Amino acid sequence: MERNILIGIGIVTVVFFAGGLAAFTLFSLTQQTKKLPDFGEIPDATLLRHDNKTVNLRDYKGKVLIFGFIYASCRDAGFCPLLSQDFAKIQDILGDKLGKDAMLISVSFDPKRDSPEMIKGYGEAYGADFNKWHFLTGYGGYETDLNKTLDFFDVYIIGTYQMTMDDGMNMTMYYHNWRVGLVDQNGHLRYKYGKSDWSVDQLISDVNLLL
Ligand SMILES: [Cu+2]
Repeated sequence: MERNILIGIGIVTVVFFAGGLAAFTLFSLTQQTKKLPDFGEIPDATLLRHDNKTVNLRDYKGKVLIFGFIYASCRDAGFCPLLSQDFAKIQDILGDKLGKDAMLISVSFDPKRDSPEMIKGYGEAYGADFNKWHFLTGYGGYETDLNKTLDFFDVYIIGTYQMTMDDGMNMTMYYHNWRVGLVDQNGHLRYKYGKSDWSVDQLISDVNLLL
C-alpha cells in the first residue's frame, strides 16, 4: 500500500517536471524565433578603427557583435551620450565574455570630424576597454563603406542644426535616429533596436540567446 503511494507520488513528480520542462523549452523556442529574425549578413565594409588600423566588419565574425551608432560631438543627452553610457554598462555586465565571445562596436556616422584620435578620446571618456569595445569611423576615405554600413543597419540623419559651444564656436549637429544592431557569430544581423524598444536588460537577454 505504502509502496503504491510512493510510486504514485513519483509518477506525479516526473509528469510535473516533464511538463514544466516541455513548457519551458517551447517558451524558449518561441522567444528565440519571435525575438531574433535574420536581416542578412553584415556588409563587406572596411572602416578605420580608433587605433588607426583598417578593419572589415566581417573580420569580427565568430563573436556576437553589439553595434551602436554615434558621433563624438553629439550633445543630445537622450541619444549618443546615453547610448555610450549604456554601452559602458553593458561592458561591465558582460565582463570577460567581451573580447572573447562578444564585442561592443561603436560606429561614428560623422566621418568629417571623427578621426581615429577623436573616437579614441571619446571611448576613453566613457571608460572603454579597447579589448572589449572598438570604435570605427569612415574618416579618411572610407565614406563609401561607411554609407553601406549605415544603410544596412538603417541609420539615418534626418537633418542638421547649429549649436554654440562653451568656447563660442558654432558646431553642426545632426538629428538622427537611435540604432543598436545585434549580430550573431555568423555575421548575421538578428535585431535592430530603435529608441522605443531599447533597454540594456533587453539587449543582455537577447545576447544570452545567442551566446
Ligand atoms: Cu547623437
